[in-house]
Amino acid sequence: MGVDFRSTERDDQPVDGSGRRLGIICARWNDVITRRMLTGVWAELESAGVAADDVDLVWVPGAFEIPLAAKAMAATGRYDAVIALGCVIRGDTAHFEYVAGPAATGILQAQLDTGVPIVFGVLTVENRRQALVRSVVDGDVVGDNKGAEAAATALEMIQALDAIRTSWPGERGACSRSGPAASGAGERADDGERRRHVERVHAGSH
Ligand code: INI
Repeated sequence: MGVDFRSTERDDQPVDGSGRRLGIICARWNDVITRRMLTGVWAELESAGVAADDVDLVWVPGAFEIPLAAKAMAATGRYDAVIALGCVIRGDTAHFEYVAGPAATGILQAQLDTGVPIVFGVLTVENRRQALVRSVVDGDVVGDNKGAEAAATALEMIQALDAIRTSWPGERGACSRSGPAASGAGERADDGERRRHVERVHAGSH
């Protein structure tokens, strides 16, 4: 077996976010909900040790506008990850399909294009009640806060990508299938040391 990047024993341990820079895109549409998700993001980032000065926030009109803004933010090279927050409520209009799908596809495309994790923190729900129970603040309703979850996902992705990229520097962005993994070059002599290094990075101690 090659390197085991994922260690289930460490799933409960918080990721150290100190020194990390994050961008947030937040949609104003349904901002009663997106502001609640934003509260969850700040709480999660703060508890992970991310400095407030290392987080920038950009507002956009609606979820449809998120992918372009997220891509622009990611492309600056300033951020370790970008968190996209929005709330699309189905309501009575077919607009839902035209907004929710493209927002998801666009965010996916933006992160693949830039190589920067962009977390899909966009609620796609049937009604306002569902949105409320997914954006809990101070336990005001029973549920959870998908903004906080998005922030945790961003920090985990930063750490996972660090582990991959510091283990195989020089193979960054190599999708040409010409690298050792593609050519079947097999185990290398330094695999043991590489595995230990990956585990240190994954544990948050660089
Ligand atoms: N934008 C949202 O973020 N949520 C919605 O529920 C929504 N609905 O239902 O229409 C919505 N529409 C606006 C859209 O995101 C764009 O801002 C608009 O179409 C202009 O491009």
